[in-house]
Amino acid sequence: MITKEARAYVNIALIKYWGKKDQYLNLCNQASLSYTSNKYYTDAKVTINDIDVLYIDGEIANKFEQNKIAVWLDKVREIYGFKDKIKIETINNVPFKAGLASSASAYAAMSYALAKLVLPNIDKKEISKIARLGSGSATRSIFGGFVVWKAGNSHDNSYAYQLDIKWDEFKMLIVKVSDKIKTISSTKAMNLATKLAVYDDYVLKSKKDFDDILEGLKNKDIFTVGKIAEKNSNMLHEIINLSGINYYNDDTLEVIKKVNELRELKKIPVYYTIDAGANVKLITLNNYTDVIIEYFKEYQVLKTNIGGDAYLKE
Ligand code: 2P0
Repeated sequence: MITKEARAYVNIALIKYWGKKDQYLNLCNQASLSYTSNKYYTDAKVTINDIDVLYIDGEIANKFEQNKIAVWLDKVREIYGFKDKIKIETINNVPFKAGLASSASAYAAMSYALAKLVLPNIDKKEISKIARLGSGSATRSIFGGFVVWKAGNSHDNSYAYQLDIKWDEFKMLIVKVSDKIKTISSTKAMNLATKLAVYDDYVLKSKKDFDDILEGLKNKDIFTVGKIAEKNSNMLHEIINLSGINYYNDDTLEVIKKVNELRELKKIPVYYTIDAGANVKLITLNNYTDVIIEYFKEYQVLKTNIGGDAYLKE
């Protein structure tokens, strides 16, 4: 039996991806930038099989998930020219689903294992494109550290790469406020946002945020990186709200309030970023994590470290 197994970590966007200019290829409208977190990952085992089939955490996946995988595999077969049907078994080490990017680690791990199985000569850049065909945010999970997903305008030139930035003091904490699965999918929410009159302006501002945060990262400047990430997240949720959707709950708002208190009253450099779910990710420096965790003691707070590239499990 020919099998390959790979692991990929989740990533959290500091500059968010929101909106597709091509649904089939999952091409985005603006570059996004993320931090790969080592704590949560997906292991994916792929095997050549007589039919396409998906198992998630030991159980056969539901029709919706099976269909998504079949569509993705068809795209990869069409673009890369192989014929095999594939059995995929994923195990997710992602503690809660609401906005924790489990589809990112899942499609990245599946893509990595699949590439090693049927397209052994392609590099990580090419694998990030295969991941993109499955889920936009997965493009970035092929790489560790700080990662850019370059927008591009075709399958050839929309891919991820790792930034040459080593910043050990940078830390991300995750404040758990919900483990509910998001009620409306990111894909659906994005498609509503792109129809809004303000969307083009959102994209322009996001591009500016991208340039500004890159400068902050190069200078290892937590004030700039935190401020821009928080602003970009707020901008994302404004446009989501304008689309008639809200991913926050009361605890999300309470956590935001406490972040502002920590920053303004206690002069702690801590900033928040929020994805398509109620949970809140905090950005800070290593020296401040203990005092922040203490301030949020009524919440479950997970401290994460930087994650590496996707890799083959031998
Ligand atoms: C991101 N998110 O950049 C943004 C920020 C959530 C908020 O990408 O339709 O699962 O599969 O490409 O990648 C979540 O959406 O969407 C996401 P699809 P995906 O991380």
